[in-house]
Amino acid sequence: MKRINSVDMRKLLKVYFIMGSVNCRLSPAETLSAAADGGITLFQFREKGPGALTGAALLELGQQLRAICRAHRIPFIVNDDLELAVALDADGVHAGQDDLPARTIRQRLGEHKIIGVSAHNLAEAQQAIADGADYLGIGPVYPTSSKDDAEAVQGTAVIEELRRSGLNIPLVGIGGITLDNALPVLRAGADGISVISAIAGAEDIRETARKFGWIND
Ligand code: TZP
Ligand code: MG
Repeated sequence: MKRINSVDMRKLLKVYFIMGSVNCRLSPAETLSAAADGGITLFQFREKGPGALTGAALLELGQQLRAICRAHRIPFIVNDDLELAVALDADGVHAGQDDLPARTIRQRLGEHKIIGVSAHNLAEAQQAIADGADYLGIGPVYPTSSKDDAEAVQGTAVIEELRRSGLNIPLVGIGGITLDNALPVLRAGADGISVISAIAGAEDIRETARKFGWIND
């Protein structure tokens, strides 16, 4: 099978929901099901932070969330953990700067899987593209309380810089994005937005996911 093309990738990035059990107010399965009903376009399983599951419980939750994504035809991406991604037959992996390079992940997973990389500046973005990333995550755009070791808040400056430099790789903004501040991220040149708390912590998860879709239609 072939590598995903950038037109399809951009569509998947429109409403990219990320979460793990520690981010959820309801159960992870209820949270993801509601978000899927609301029309999220891509999901990343990111089981991180204090109280994160490990071992058999991690695998079990991954299998449960993977099944929900399959039922809704939403691609299922695993954060960082290449072997977990293989065990779950995930559709792809998202790697940070401290994780394996995209090239190594590609060698293990094959051409047809989606590989995303977090980048914080032009040099990291160029390297990720050279390594064969399918998309980039750029942030934190706004202050976030969902990532303890987040880099400095950058606003939309890095997204604008990457686009000004002529990079046309599919990319999402991440970090503190809500329904009220998503539009500048898209206007800066992002193809979509990725969020944890704005959806996982929403009063009405389905409606909130749906509204993110409207913003990016
Ligand atoms: N990477 C940069 S910011 C962030 C990650 C994983 C957390 C985003 O979470 P939230 O709740 O949408 O700010
Ligand atoms: Mg990482």
